[in-house]
Parts: sequence; C-alpha cells; structure tokens
Amino acid sequence: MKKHSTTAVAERGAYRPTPPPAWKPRTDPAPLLPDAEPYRVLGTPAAAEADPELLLRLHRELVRGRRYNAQATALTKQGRLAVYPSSTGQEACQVAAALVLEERDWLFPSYRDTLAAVVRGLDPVQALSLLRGDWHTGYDPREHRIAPLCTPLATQLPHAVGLAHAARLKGDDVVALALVGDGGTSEGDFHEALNFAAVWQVPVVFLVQNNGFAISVPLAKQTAAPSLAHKAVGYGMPGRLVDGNDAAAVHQVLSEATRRARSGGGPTLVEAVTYRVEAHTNADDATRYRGDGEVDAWRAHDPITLLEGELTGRGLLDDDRARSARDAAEELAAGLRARMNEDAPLDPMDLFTHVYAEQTTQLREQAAQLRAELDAEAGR
Ligand SMILES: Cc1ncc(C[n+]2csc(CCOP(=O)(O)OP(=O)(O)O)c2C)c(N)n1
Repeated sequence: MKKHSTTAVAERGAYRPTPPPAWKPRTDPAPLLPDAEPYRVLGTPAAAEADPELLLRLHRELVRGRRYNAQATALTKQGRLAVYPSSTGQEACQVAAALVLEERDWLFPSYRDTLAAVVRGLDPVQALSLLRGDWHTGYDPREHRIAPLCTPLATQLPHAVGLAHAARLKGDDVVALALVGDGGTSEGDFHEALNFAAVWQVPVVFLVQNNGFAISVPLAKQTAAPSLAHKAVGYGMPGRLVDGNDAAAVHQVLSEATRRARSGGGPTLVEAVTYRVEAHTNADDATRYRGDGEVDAWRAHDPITLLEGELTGRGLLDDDRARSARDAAEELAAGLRARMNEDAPLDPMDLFTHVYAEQTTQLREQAAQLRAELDAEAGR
C-alpha cells in the first residue's frame, strides 16, 4: 500500500485542494415551503370572495356526509357492516377532494375515504362493499374513476403516480388526487410516490389528512418534521398547509393544486390539519390513548358549524335550504339503511374470482374442494 509521507506534504507547502465545480441549489426551496400556519378562509376576509353557490354546495355535502358517517357507524353496531373507519370531523377534506375533480380525473382513496367516493357519485352500498366483507372492491374502478379503497397504507400513492404519469405520456388531460393519512406518510410507498411524482412532474395531488393519530400513535411519535407539508420540499414540490375543517379553504387549495397539475406544473403535497373525532374504527377504544378535552376542543372547531357560521352571517342559509340539506341527508341514510339490511346475494365461489388472471394450482384445488362441499350441502 502506498504510504503518504508527511515530510513530502510539508515540502509541498500547505495542501490546497482543487475547488469543486460551482454549486447552487437545484431549485430555490423558498417557494416550495408551506405557510407558517394552516390556510383559512372561513372567518377571515377571504371568505367574502368565496362563491355563495360553492359554499352552499359544500354545506349540503357536509351535512349529507355527517349523516352518512353516523349511519355507517350504526350499521356496524347492527352487524350489517364488518368495520367502519369513520370520517366524522374530516368531512370537509372528503367533500372538497371529491368536488374539485373533473369527471375524467381519478380519485385514489384509502379505507377512510368512502365518503369522498360517495360524494364523487359512487353508490354508497358499493362504496361499503369491501368494508362489509362482500366483494373485492365492490365497484368498477374504471367506470367511476375511483381506484380501489386501499387498506395497506400508502399503496394507493404509487398507483396514483403511475396512472397520472401514463395519462400524461398518452396526452390525456387527467389529474390524480390521492388521499393518505398522517401515519401513511411514514411508509416507503409515500417516499417513492412523491419522489417519482416530482422527478417526472406528474399531474398528481397528494392530500394528507392529518387527523392527529395513526390508530393510537399521535403525530409527535410519527414524525420529527416541522409539519407534514414541509416534507414536500425534500422532493422538490410545493407543500401547502390548510385548515382541514375549513371546507372553503380545502376546496381552494386543492383547486389550485389540481389546476397546477393539469397545466403541467407538477405535483403538490397538501397537508390538511384536521382531527379524527371518532375512534379509529368500531374495533378501537380511543379513550385508552387520548383525553376528552382534546376531542372537545376539536368538536368546537367542527367543519359544519364553521361553514354554517359563515353562511348564516351572510344570510345565505335560510330555513328552506337548511331543511333541504337535512332532508337530503336523511334520504341518503334511509336508502343506505334499507339496502344494507338486505342480505346481499353472494356466491362463495366468487372468493376465487379476480384474484389472479390465471389461477394457481392451489387455488384451483381449493375452488374444487369448496365446490364439492357446497354441492354436498345442497344435496347435489
Ligand atoms: C402497510 C400497513 N401497515 C400497517 C397497517 C395497519 N394499520 C391500519 S390503519 C393504521 C393507521 C393509519 O393511520 P393514518 O395513516 O394516520 O390514517 P387514519 O387511519 O388515521 O386515517 C395502521 C397502522 C396497514 N393497514 N398497512
């Protein structure tokens, strides 16, 4: 091994390395940084500029959404729904996400986002089919442009990036909006999706619903980042921070992000600061890891109360409109209740359908075994 002689260095004098080629940041990080506080519209001067028709539409959907959440939760107690991750308190995110999309766009939801799918127009029974344990997805994703509700955390994000990237290569004017929870931002899929999206400048919007918890894990144990929106800067995309209970603000921020994506401006990461006021699902007891005081503070910042304050303050919500929203909510709940109380006609053999394009030997054997058992039971 070659030895460096200290005397030789001393003879050459002080060591002067060749300076590296000039370095500068590849992009200016300043415009990518989120605001210091979540963006708000309701209760601020910006509210005066909000379109009254939009505010009324948001209100109607929030009221329907709240009722949908209550009905779905009741169905778990009646044994008609296996599990329900409620989005009560998060309706502003769900409604705004659905309403900003054009028909040709795609929504990529997680298990907590059935309401967004319903507001986008999906039949509520189909939206709950997976959570009822009835069928693989419960609807045709291509027909509705709603990807399957993903239970494995953050797996919907690379799917959204892949679809949006492919659309762009094909020249289709399509935006993908992907929903994810705060816990999901710790997944490798979150990192890979954001990295690819920014490098390829894909028309995708990531909406993190930061509802404070990943089951029992609070955000403080999830990340040391200043905010989840700050994570955007590391990937080279803008991060936006918004009050997730302010439907007008979420709608505005998501509209700007989808417009930017559609016009070739690339992806945006939006963090909506909200709160999961119910337990994680009906199988969870939230009192074991958080106090009532915290929940009450968020209930006081309720998305419906916030919007109603604005609407009544501006004389936009008269009794007729309020009643009409309540009636629409009751109609949605009554339809859901009636249809979910019917036993779905299920064929156990469907268990094997759509698992693989070509069945494996084991699945063929299992299918034959089940067929034989069903035939024996039926006396065939
Ligand atoms: C890859 C993966 N790991 C773990 C789980 C188990 N799990 C289900 S929900 C959940 C918490 C997710 O929290 P968050 O992303 O904040 O979404 P939220 O449920 O609050 O909407 C976990 C860990 C899972 N579904 N997928």
